[in-house]
Amino acid sequence: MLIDNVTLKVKAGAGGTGVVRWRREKGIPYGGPAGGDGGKGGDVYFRVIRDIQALSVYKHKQEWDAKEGEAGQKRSMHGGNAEDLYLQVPLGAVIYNREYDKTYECLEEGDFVVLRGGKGGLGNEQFKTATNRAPEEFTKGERGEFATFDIELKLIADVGLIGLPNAGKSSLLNALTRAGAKIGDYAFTTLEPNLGAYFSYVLADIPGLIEGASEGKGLGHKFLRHITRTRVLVHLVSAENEEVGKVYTTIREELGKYDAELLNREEIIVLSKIDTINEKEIKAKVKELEKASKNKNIVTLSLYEDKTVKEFGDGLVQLLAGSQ
Ligand SMILES: Nc1nc2c(ncn2[C@@H]2O[C@H](COP(=O)(O)OP(=O)(O)OP(=O)(O)O)[C@@H](O)[C@H]2O)c(=O)[nH]1
Ligand SMILES: [Mg+2]
Repeated sequence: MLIDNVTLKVKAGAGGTGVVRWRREKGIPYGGPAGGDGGKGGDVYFRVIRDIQALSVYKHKQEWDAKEGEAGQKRSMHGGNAEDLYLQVPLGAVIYNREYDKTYECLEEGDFVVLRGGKGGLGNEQFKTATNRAPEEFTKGERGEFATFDIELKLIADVGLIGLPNAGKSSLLNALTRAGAKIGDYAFTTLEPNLGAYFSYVLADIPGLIEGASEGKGLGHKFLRHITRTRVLVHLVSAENEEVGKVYTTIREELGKYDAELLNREEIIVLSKIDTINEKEIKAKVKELEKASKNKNIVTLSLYEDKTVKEFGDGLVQLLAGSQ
């Protein structure tokens, strides 16, 4: 199961406590204060990695604490600073810090700090004054910062494949890339997004959408957010549908209800599985799609006709290269 949504409660480390110690050396009967300061608590970083499964480590553990700094030591020695905590997140994650009402978009690999560990406390040596040569005072370490983070994955893909269940989305992804997505002659074969690389572009295949998807029907709505960042949408309509125009419009309506901006996204409309109908029917269905899409260009495709797959691929790359 792809984990694409988690809430974590996270604490940076507290500072180590300062201590009360006394100098004890041969020949010096009453040594002065020698309690060291505590070390700093661990900071918390997010580490952005290129792995869409990165959130799986949080499935069974949602509370994370960085370590405390070490307590101060005798002979005025400072306690050690604690190690920092690194929490991995996938490229494309959007992280919301509820405490600070702050959002981070993880658009490149690397680390960034989100919570600071507490400072170490002071040892009694720090309290020595001209009038108080034997201070018993010390301070505890500061608390580390803490926050609750809502983390959501939005895939960063160039192309999103959309359409009704069974339109042939995963099959097309497999024909173009080595994604090896599961294919089936039934609806909702795809249960979570598949990614594949086509030349230098990333294609995302999501579960099929149905009417009502934007309100939560079927599976697709949960994954609609993954296409919000794509540059191009490839909208597949299977030639097996009687009313292809209506199918096209239904999916467009769902997209619009989810996010109106998706309707302005660059789009390639594909009449898929054209091997299942004859030439005359193909022409009629292309016409119907042209009408429904207000005269957009319609690409026809069958996975059993290599030429059509190649033409589609070439057109896609051209569009992507041109829209950069
Ligand atoms: N005849 C024919 N069948 C195809 C073609 N492309 C895909 N199929 C078949 O259509 C069925 C559905 O294909 P999928 O790729 O799983 O469809 P999908 O759109 O990913 O479906 P969901 O994951 O359920 O949304 C499978 O049985 C495929 O073999 C095609 O060009 N021609
Ligand atoms: Mg599929």
